[in-house]
Amino acid sequence: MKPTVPSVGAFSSPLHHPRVMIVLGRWLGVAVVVCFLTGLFSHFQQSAPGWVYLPSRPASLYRVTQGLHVLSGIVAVPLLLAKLWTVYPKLFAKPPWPPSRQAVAMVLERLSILVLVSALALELFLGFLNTLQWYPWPFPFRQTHYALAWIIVGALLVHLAVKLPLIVAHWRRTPPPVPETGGLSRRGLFRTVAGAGALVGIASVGQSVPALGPVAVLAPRTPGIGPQGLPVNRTAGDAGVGMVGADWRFTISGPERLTFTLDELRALPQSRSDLPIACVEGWSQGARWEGVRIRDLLALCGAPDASRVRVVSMENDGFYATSELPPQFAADPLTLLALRLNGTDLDLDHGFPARIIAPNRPGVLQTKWVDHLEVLS
Ligand SMILES: Nc1nc2c(c(=O)[nH]1)N[C@H]1C(S)=C(S)[C@@H](COP(=O)(O)O)O[C@H]1N2
Ligand SMILES: [Mo]
Repeated sequence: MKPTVPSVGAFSSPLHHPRVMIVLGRWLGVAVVVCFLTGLFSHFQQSAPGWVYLPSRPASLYRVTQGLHVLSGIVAVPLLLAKLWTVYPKLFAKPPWPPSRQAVAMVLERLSILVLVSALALELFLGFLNTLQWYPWPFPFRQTHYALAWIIVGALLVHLAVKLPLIVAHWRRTPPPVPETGGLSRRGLFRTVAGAGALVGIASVGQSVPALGPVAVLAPRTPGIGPQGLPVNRTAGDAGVGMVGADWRFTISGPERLTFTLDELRALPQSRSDLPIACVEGWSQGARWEGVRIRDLLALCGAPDASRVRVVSMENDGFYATSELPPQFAADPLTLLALRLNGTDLDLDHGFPARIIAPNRPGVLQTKWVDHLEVLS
């Protein structure tokens, strides 16, 4: 028997009705917008254009935004799959023949959907693999992730514009034109999809919400597990950093150039900050840090407390071997050159002998194994 291609009319289930597409589209839209805005914030944290001012408070803002970023991305996966399932019969609609303006419009519309769906699927896939710290591709993650985000936004705007009449027509609930004939009802489908979204969300949000840690089976990092009760993203071994001896020196170069031994740093006034590590990969955990305020070090070397500061690690290379503290972060009294974590000296994997900890800042910028600071302005 010759296989036959179904026509779009052959899919009579009320679950392929535009109203269902629009309800699922709204849910997916919310997830995508949350994911996009929080992602933009994270991107700016790591490479801010000059016109972007990042406040150092609220101290836990980045923890919340990046937690939401990874959460909304994970929840978007079942929403996207459900939405694709409701709309797939449209693939069997044949463009009118011979070619007319209508047919051209239809082809263009399908191309924009192809771009939207493939970019979104790829974005979610790459993002999820990144949270697992599995990154086998030859291209840089952050730049690719960022570029795809703008492609998605562009294709989404085209999609919404094209579908506007349909969206308006079915925005509010209308009685189903086809009587629901047994099988899964619309409400049943919505419940199933919402349940799937909630399930993957609950299975991952524990990486930043400690109370849900025990059920976080999708989360690669669980709060509380690691040296000093805090997870480690990159160990000293991975970074090629070894234990230092008594000959270790810390330097800050500003108007004056000052050098300290570890004991001299310990003898300076110590401050305490309760601040989270909030990794870009979505896990986060609060901790108690003790050490010397950056603004105090700036004052000692004769620099204004609102100075831009470059942080250089003992790590030789690697993406996170250096970072910059914008002036408002260097001036913040919570920002420390931390020497202690949760009541004891830093573990080597947490950056012994000294690391940066600052409020409202991605984990990647909380530089470990600090070698020296340079006052830039
Ligand atoms: N020098 C250096 N600092 C670093 C890193 C690194 O690879 N090298 N990793 C960063 C990342 S990605 C995170 S999330 C935090 C994790 O800190 P923790 O290992 O103390 O939990 O350290 C940051 N500081
Ligand atoms: Mo991180």
